Amino acid sequence: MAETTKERTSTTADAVAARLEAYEKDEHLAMLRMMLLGRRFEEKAAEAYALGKIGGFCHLYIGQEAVAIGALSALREDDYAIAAYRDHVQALAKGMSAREVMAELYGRVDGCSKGKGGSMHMYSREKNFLGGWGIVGGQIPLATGVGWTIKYREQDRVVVCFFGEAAVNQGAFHEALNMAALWQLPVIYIVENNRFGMGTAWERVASLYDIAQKACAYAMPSLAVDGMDVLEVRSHVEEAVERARENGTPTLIEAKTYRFVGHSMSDPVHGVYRTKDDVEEAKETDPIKRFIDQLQEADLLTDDELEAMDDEVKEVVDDAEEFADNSPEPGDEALYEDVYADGDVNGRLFFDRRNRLGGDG
Ligand SMILES: Cc1ncc(C[n+]2csc(CCOP(=O)(O)OP(=O)(O)O)c2C)c(N)n1
Ligand SMILES: [Mg+2]
Repeated sequence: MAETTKERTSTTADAVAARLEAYEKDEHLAMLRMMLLGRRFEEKAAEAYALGKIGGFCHLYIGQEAVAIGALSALREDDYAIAAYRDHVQALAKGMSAREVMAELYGRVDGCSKGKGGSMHMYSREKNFLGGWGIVGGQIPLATGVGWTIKYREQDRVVVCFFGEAAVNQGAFHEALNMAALWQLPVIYIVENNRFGMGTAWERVASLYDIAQKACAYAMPSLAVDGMDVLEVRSHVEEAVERARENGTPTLIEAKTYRFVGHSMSDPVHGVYRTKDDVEEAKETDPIKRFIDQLQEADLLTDDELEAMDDEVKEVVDDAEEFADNSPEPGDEALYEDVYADGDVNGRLFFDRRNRLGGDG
C-alpha cells in the first residue's frame, strides 16, 4: 500500500535555482513559448468571441498557464491527458495545433472535433488528449478508467487528469480516487484550485480547505504546489509520473492558482465574489511574468529572445485565426455523423487483450 505523504513545497531562491539547473535552456524556452502561446491564443479567442465569431460557452485559462504547461511538460507524447471545459491551453500543451483548436472554437469543420464540440470539447486521439469535458468532475472517473486500461494492457504510460477545486466535493472524485489507489493505477490527479467555482469561494463550500489532505482517505500520496510557478509544478509532477510508471502509484496534487478573467466569456472579471483589487493583486503573481523574471535573473533569456518568441507566437495565433475564419461550417448532413461509435467497440467489451481500437490506442 502506498505511503501517504504530505509535502510542503517551496519557491525559495535555492529551490528556484535548483529547478533552473535541472533543465536545459531549450527546455525552459519551450515551456515559456508554450505559456506565451496559450496566453496569446486566448487573448485572440476573447477578441473573436467579442466579435461574435465564436459562440456558446468559452472558458479562458488566463492566469493558470503554469499548471498545464508545468504538468504536461513532465509527460511523454504517448501519455494521456484529460481535462475539464477550461481546456484550450491543455490541448495546445499536449501538442495539438493552434489551427485545429481555433477552428474548433469557431465551430468549423477543420476543428479537432469537426466543429461540433466547440470550446469545451477539444480532443485528439493522435496526441492522446482525451478532452475537454463539460460536466464538472465527469473526467475524474474517466481518468481512473484510462488508468485501468493502461494497467490492463500493461502499457508504460500514465494519465494526467485536470479538474477544478469545485469538483472535489462530488462523490465521483472520492470513488475514482479510491479505486485508483486500491488498484494502483498510474493516474496523476491535478486539482487546479483557482479559489472559485463560478462565483462561489472554495471556503464557502469546503469543510476541509486543504485539498491534499483528502488523499489520506485513500492512502494516496498528495501534495500542494504553487500553481503560479511552472518549474515547481513540473518538478513535482515529474516525481508523481515516476511513481506512477514504477508501480502504478497514483498521486493527488493541488495546484494553487488564480484565474485573471471571468468564469466564462459571458461572466464579469470581478463582481460580488471578488473585487477589482483582488484580481489586480493576483496579477502580480502572473506565472508568465514570474517565469520570465526567473529566466532573466539566471541569464537564460535576453530581451531580444523574448521579443522574437512573442512575435513568433503571435504569428502562429494570427495564422490560426485566419485558418479558422476560412474553414467552412459543418453541413446539415454532419448532424447524423458521429452519433454512434462505429465498429467493434460498440456495445462490446473484450477481455482477451485484443485491442479493438486498433493500433496502440
Ligand atoms: C455536474 C455539474 N454541475 C454544475 C455545472 C455548472 N458549472 C459549470 S462550471 C462550474 C464551476 C466549476 O468550478 P471549478 O471546478 O472550480 O472549475 P473552474 O471553473 O474554476 O476552472 C459549475 C458549477 C456543471 N457543468 N456540471
Ligand atoms: Mg475553480
